[in-house]
Amino acid sequence: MNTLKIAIQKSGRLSEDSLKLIKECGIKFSNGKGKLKAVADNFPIEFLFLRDDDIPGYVEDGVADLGIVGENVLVEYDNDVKLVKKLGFSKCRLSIGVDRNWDYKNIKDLDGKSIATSYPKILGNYLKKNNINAEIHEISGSVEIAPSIGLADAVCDIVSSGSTLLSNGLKEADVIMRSEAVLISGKNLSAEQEKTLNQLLFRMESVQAGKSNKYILLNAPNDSIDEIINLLPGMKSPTVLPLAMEGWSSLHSVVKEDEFWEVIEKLKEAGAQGILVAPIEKMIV
Ligand code: PRT
Ligand code: ZN
Repeated sequence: MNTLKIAIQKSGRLSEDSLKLIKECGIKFSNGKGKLKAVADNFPIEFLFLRDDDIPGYVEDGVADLGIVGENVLVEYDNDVKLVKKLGFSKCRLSIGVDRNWDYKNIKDLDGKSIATSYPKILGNYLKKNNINAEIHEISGSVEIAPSIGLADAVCDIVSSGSTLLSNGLKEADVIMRSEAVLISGKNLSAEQEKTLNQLLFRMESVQAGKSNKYILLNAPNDSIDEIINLLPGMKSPTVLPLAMEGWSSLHSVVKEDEFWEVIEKLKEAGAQGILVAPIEKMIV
């Protein structure tokens, strides 16, 4: 059997982007609302829709072969699974939050204090590593209200924009870990399942490469072409086509999203004109 079962969060912050990634990989399935399972029409994969906290355990037990979870959940539950790939979405931090008037200097300030969290393991390890003796209050939700109701001196919670801390009179004082969605797998996939996984990874990598690059077209006088080729090495080398106007060419290449603005400046200085930039849907590297 080459079919893989992948566990995806049923509803929550990971769900939408996980399904978007699957769709961008060209995998089609009908996801009826409230369904717990679905089967893809055009790829050997089945979906299980679960709570995120249960996903690493199900993958370890082999109920699912793959899963998409936040790295924070993966590290906290510490199941015997493999981290296959970081997926680049649902980025957040697990941070210490304290009263905004607290003149907090560093983690040593937490010695002898109490901290409310849903991540007792990650926090415990962090405190131990820093030789801090603090009391951990494990609570499962609404961690951020703990200081104001006198339950704890500080919190250790997931932070994204920081507005939840802010609206509870807290500030982000220390970052304990950075997290993003990750693809995990069990350790006992069959050779055929490994093959399916590699096909899936190939597709995910093509989608990610497409997102981190842009397609660029420009016109340039022929005597600038060498300089422009140095700025835009492309996947192998740029395409250069003659324009109808004598002495000019059109150049097509790709540019990395995060180098984009810097490169554009240099291209203009080198004499490029009529620069067009377009998104890339998939890029096979
Ligand atoms: O029901 P289920 O158990 O499946 O879901 P859940 O409620 O446990 O998880 P969910 O959907 O809230 O989050 C799933 C994953 O998304 C987390 O494990 C993180 O990896 C990731 N993620 C990214 C976040 C956030 N951003 C986030 N902002 N998880 C939670 N938050 C919460 C945080 O707990 C706090 O209450 O949002 C608040 C802080 O956000 P800001 O923007 O105000 O700082
Ligand atoms: Zn959860």
